[in-house]
Amino acid sequence: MESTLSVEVERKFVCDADIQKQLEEIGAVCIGQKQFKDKYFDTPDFLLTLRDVWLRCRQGCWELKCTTVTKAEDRGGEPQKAELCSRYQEITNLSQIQLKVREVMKEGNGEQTSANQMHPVVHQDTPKTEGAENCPTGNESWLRELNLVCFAEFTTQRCSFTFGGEGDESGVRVDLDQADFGYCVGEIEVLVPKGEDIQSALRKIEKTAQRLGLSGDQRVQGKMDVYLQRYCPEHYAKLLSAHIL
Ligand code: V4E
Repeated sequence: MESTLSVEVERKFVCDADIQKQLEEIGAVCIGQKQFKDKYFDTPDFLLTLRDVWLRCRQGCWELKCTTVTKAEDRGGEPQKAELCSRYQEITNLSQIQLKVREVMKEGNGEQTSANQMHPVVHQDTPKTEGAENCPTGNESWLRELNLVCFAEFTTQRCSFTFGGEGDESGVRVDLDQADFGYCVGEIEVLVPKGEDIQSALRKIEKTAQRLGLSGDQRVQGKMDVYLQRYCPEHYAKLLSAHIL
């Protein structure tokens, strides 16, 4: 994450056993491996995530991902393929994050009805993660003030690849992620400074996907989809009903 305001355009894919070899064959270079722990926060009635707003602390750094313009606006000429890609604005400055969270909550509280008020959060046997102890415990004052609690916590081992030169894949990054609850997923992503051209990012992602022989047109589940499905089924069901996941 390089700037406080940028749009991350990405396509997830299912990794098969020889993905690393395939990446090397198309000129990708491994730029390193790392491990990080994510803690995601929301109100007990899911005010943020039901608006597709994702607040997390990764290794002690706060990040907020939220939807950008409607997908139709930046879809370009290839509607079906572009739908495989998601785009989220990323905010990494804590004051901007707090401002945005308050804004979303204000809108959400205006809409709230008795039907979606305060349900106990049921977590089913969530996995234990090791290390990364610099993540917050959830009792920071702004979290308490906004009634934000941790709803998901997991550790990822990530291997990242980029492409050298000025070719079709410049600026494209491929991450291979393995979450500690036993789920692996790949992501082809381009970070676009806010206001710049999303379509070029979509084309680059499509080109990389083609070169990797990714033919499927099904949406691939992210780590969060699988985590919530397994450990927080009530939250998962609400996000599915709201067409967020
Ligand atoms: C936006 C979002 C979530 C936040 C985490 O997003 P994701 O990119 O899956 O995680 P990760 O660890 O790869 O983050 P990175 O290191 O790339 O910043 S959790 C759920 N969503 C919503 C969502 C969606 N609706 N559709 C898709 C394809 N992905 C995520």
